[in-house]
Amino acid sequence: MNRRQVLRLCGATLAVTASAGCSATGGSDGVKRVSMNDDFEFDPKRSTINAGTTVRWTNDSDIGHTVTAYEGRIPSDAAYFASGGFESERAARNDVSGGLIASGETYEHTFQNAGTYEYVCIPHESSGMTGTVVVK
Ligand SMILES: [Cu+2]
Repeated sequence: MNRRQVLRLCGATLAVTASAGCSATGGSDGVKRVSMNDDFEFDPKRSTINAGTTVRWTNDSDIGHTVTAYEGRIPSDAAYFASGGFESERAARNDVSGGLIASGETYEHTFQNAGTYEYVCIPHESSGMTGTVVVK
């Protein structure tokens, strides 16, 4: 991890002391971390957060993954989200490679509306690579 990444992860107040106080599991900075791993899993598979929290998915595996919301399984008043910036599930499925998060890269989405959000990694959907975010 370079200095810039440390700054992004920990915030400016911790910049001088670099890793001091920077928890790998996080939470206190308003960011919920979810890992994508080599076992075709989102870890944790289910996350419960408060409205306004950002979820940051990190690809900790050697292969590409997507984070693609199931359009019919998010609150009706919520904004659609998908890695690659697609505005619909159909668009995301029509351009899978455009939504891939490469090894070591991240995708973030901030959840404003309460409810349950289900999402999938399109290339590994058949392996059961799905996740849920519950916003309180
Ligand atoms: Cu995947």
